[in-house]
Amino acid sequence: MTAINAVVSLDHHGDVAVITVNSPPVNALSADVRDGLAGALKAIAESPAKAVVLACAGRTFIAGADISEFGKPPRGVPLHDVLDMIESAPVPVVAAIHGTALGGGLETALCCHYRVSDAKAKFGLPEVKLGLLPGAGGTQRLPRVVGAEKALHMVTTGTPIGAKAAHETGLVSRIIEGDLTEGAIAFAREVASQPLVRVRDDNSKLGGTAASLAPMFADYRAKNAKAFRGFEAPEANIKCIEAAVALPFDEGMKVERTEFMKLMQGLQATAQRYVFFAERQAAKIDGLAPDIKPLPIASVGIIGAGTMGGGIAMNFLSAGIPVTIVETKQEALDRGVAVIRRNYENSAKKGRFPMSEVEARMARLTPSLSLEDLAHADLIIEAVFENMDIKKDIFGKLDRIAKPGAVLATNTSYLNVDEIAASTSRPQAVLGMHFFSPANVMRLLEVVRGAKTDPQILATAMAVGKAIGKVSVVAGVCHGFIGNRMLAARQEQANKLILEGAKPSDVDRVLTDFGFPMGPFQMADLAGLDIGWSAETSKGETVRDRLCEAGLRGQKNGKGFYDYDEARNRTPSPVAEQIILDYAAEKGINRRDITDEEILERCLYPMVNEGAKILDEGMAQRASDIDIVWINGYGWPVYRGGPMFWAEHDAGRDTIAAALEKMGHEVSPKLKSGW
Ligand code: 3H9
Repeated sequence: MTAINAVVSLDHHGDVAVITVNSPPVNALSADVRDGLAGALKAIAESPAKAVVLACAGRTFIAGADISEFGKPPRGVPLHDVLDMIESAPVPVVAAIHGTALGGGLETALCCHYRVSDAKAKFGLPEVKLGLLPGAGGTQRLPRVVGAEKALHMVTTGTPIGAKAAHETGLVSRIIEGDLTEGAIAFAREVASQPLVRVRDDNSKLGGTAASLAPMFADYRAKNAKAFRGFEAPEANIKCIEAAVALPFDEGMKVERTEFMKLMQGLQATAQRYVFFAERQAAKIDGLAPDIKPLPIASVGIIGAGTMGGGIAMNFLSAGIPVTIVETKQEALDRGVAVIRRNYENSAKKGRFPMSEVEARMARLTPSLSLEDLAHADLIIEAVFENMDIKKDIFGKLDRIAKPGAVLATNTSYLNVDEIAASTSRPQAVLGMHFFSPANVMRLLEVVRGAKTDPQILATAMAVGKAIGKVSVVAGVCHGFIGNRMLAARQEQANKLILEGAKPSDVDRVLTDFGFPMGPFQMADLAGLDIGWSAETSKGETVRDRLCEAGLRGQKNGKGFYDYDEARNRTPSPVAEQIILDYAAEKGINRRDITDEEILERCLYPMVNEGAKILDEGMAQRASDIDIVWINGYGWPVYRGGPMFWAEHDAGRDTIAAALEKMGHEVSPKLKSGW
């Protein structure tokens, strides 16, 4: 075996040359990998090899361009040159694919003359998730293999396909049983004397002409308008697939290049790339000693089978981890279990998994009426009503019941985790695991580190989050932790704005135009206006109190800030509007015209300020963690990178600080100095 450089080697198996890329963790196409590939291909051109296999060591085939090189000065052999060398090789090149052939990785494979894979391999062009499009010929070659329609779906969603589907579409010529490289070498020998086929030369599988496919493109745009709203990359991807159909290959490549460069230089791609790394960074605990390893979690106990408890349980059942779920009354327990079953059955009906999987998941669930049944659980998550006395009582009991070494977590949204921990004799074992509703769907998990939480317990909760597919962020103990604390700052302003002259629908519109899926008043209606409200104790002190007193409960009874029809279409509620006007008059507030600009600034700037204060107080490890919370828990548009990224790169920290001062806010020093 010859080492071409530190990450690429060349090997000859008789008349078949094997190039192996070995660049952990994911064999990304870094300058070293590109240089190595170019070196290997040059060496092969001077050898008597009759065919070439391109394979990768480690956990995956090439998973894409090296994203960390984007935005930096170019180094090494350009990717396009390497791909030209592969495509114009005088002998067939066979890509041997395992793991994930993604982005530039799949584009490399598409320049090979054949692709073979193992049965578990996945194939995708996920660039759209980075605010980009496949810029190494992927938009022109993929449709020539799988057809324009399928390629359109793959590039605009970024969702990969499996080996079976890849084989059916012709993307993969053979699925290899047994050793992949051996199989690929045998395959290469079989095709060594066949005439060379290059994807770029074959238009037969595109599936139609520009004219015949025009309705398909129009339909696709219309169907996905909502999902693509605000994003620049999906439309650019669509244009490139249209070009693949309408233009000769080289012309199509020019369109791809132009569209790629436009996206690459834009703020959305910068933001989405930042989010990619921020998400991975969030999983890391600063200052954690390297010898601290997470505890194994093989069984989970959940206290409370309501909406939250049930949703939390589903995460574990779906991930193959048995759950004991405890309620105080049989009826509540039965109801909770029935909801879990119904949710799974609905997913199965939609074809997400077979019905047998519903039973497999339900079989992992043990319903119980006794906390004593949690004695053997490795992790116990309390998910009862937000009431400090009840939570303290439960943790006092858990302290006696739970086995030594068990992780004790509370799913509180606001309450003081240290106070809850103090009701046990083992505060080091206690932390917060704040799930977001619906807990089986929402990706965010705030892991709340108490003053006495043991680092190993914290590391365990973070590892558990990963195991159940969450994006976990470490937060400190403060009111509302990261997300809800910042949300409160926004809500306070939204509430003031509607008294000062803006309509709830104006505030909602400005925020949805910014990219949020819904505004604060739509959100309030959805959650229910009567959360935490009761007729007996209502003093009519807030607009919300008065709405509830007038029988407005939000979406649940079709009346809230908006009126809702049967299909949940909304129109601003005249009743709510009158209540707001009366309230403002009573409080002597002079109403005035409020611009959209003021609405946006007053809602978002205080949030950023609160984020900066969270950093001042050390309640978040880093600014990017705050962004991850807002993107995954509150619908901040990913193409705007999160509130802290937006402040830094778009709105401007100084502008925000000056505006906040004018509004009379106490400005965080970090907002001025940077984070
Ligand atoms: C592209 O290809 C553009 C082209 O069209 C060419 C245009 C000219 N680069 O996710 P993990 C790091 S765009 C650099 O935890 P997993 C990652 O940061 C690219 N680094 O592992 C992490 O580092 P750390 C298109 C990368 O097993 C470590 O690898 N391709 C890259 O859960 C492990 O990552 C993509 O978008 C990269 N491309 O998942 C694929 N990828 O340990 C992006 C990963 O220091 N990657 N890293 O935190 C993925 O989707 C997942 O990483 C993968 C593995 C599924 C491959």
